[in-house]
Amino acid sequence: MERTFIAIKPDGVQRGLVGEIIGRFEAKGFTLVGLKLLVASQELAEKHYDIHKERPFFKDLVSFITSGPLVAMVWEGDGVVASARRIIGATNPLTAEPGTIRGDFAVSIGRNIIHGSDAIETAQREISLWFTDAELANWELTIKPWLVE
Ligand code: DAT
Ligand code: MG
Repeated sequence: MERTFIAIKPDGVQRGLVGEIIGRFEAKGFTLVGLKLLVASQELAEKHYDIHKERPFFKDLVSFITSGPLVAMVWEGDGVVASARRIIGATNPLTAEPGTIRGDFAVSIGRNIIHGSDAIETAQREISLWFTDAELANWELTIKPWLVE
């Protein structure tokens, strides 16, 4: 079953948006299989954003993401990787569509509230970076027949 890694960044936690954001994925019909609040270490943050290490904003990005608690999650469902990216919206919140999380709650690219894996392979890498197997639950929503034909 397809899974994606989602993180509510320190700005989303500080702004009290944890419940709102989790609620959107729940209401959509995806399944929460991993959840924890933590302050990411420098090492974890650098690994997570490794692909951006040559970019001019890398240092600020790592320092921001390690600046306070974030909520790390794994969500499961058919097509969840691409769908979560659409729920999240464009990287720049000013161009993110209204109705998306970034479009509804943010104004600045450096404070865009939430991370979501950009592809299935990225999701696998990020999930294993942030979670152990024991921290992930294999379970099925009892209402699944009401969500999936
Ligand atoms: P996304 O988070 O939508 O996957 P990304 O992977 O291109 O976007 O970049 C990772 C994060 O880095 C992004 O959420 C915010 C920050 N970032 C990206 N481009 C930036 C820029 N031009 N200036 C400052 N921060 C930037
Ligand atoms: Mg990205």
